[in-house]
Amino acid sequence: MTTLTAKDKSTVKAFWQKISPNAAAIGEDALGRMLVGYPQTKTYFAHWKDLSPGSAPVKKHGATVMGGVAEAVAKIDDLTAGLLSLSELHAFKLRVDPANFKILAHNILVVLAITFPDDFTPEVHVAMDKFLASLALALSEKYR
Ligand code: HNI
Repeated sequence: MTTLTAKDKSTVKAFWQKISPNAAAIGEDALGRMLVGYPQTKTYFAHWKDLSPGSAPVKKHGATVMGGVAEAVAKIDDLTAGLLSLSELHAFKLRVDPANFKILAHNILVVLAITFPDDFTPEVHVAMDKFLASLALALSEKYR
């Protein structure tokens, strides 16, 4: 299991501070990439008119998802409790297969790397990878 160290947490918070003004654009890009690169994820969004990158619903939901990530940064000391209601929503109402959380986390990481090449140091890379893995795990909490 991934454990975030105090250093990881401060690295995540500092990096988030830097990138959060761009959160909506990051979410849009990551979500668009997930839907193209992992087309099995499209089933959950079949009610949208247009699932292509840059479409209105992808843009809107990209921002929504990053709102969840912002909440996770704020609750980084106890992600399981902090994301409980979001986990319940995805498990019981949306019925999202938790394997997909890892896929979206991967796409967010890719977008962070290409959007902030100078800030995405190896140290930031590992801290953000661990954070997103912990977030995915916390979202999966209500499935078991
Ligand atoms: Ni997710 C709705 C956050 C991963 C499918 N999702 C939300 C909402 C937030 C959110 C916030 C809005 C909640 C509300 O209305 O109260 N989702 C997150 C976060 C992650 C994530 C932080 C992981 C980083 N969601 C995923 C994944 C899928 C997914 C991987 C499916 C592949 N989410 C959904 C769907 C909705 C949703 C579907 C409802 C959207 C809609 O428009 O109906």
